[in-house]
Amino acid sequence: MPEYKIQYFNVKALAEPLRFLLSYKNIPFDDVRIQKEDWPEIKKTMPMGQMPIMEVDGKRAHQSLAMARYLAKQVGLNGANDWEDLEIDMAVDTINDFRNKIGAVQYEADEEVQKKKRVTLDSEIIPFYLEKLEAMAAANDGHFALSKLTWADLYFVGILDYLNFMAKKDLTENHPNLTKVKETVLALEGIKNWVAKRPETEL
Ligand SMILES: N[C@@H](CCC(=O)N[C@@H](CS)C(=O)NCC(=O)O)C(=O)O
Repeated sequence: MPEYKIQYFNVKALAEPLRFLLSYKNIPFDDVRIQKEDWPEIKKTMPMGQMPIMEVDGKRAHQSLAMARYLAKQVGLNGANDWEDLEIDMAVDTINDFRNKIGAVQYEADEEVQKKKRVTLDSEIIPFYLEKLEAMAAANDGHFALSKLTWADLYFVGILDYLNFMAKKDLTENHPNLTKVKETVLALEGIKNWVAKRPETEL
């Protein structure tokens, strides 16, 4: 089995789907967490000056979605053909669009502007995405694609705490099919083990 290393800050956020995918098959990995004060020096050594970074037998990769897609293939949570992969990717990209829209508000530096943007986020953007995502999960029997467990489900649940933190609310509340996705993923043996032993972090 290859040796895996995941390098990120001491948060779940963009690295957690990668940690979930490896944990799903109980694949051991070196879980490296960079302290904020060490980051400026380490940043200079990163391919794009950012994390997460994954190493597979010493080979370095970056870009969280590309890495998650790779790991999905290693653990059998990808599609059986190109069309199935497309369906999974559509769900993942939609979840990622949602993340970017929430992030654009959370990381708005001007407090007054952030307040205004948050009103639109709460009244329009979040309801729009939650309705669409809930409908997708309803149409796929509590999954995001193919009516079965795929890496789209692990991706969503992996970044959910981060989304909730940025949105300042529990996004799955009152959304029974999104709740089902969450419960299904968190009930997987490998994920349960990982969640029980991972460092406690807010996001
Ligand atoms: N598209 C990249 C984005 C990575 C990214 O935004 N990383 C942030 C943390 S979430 C980062 O490294 N920030 C520190 C910096 O830019 O100095 C991915 O998905 O991996």
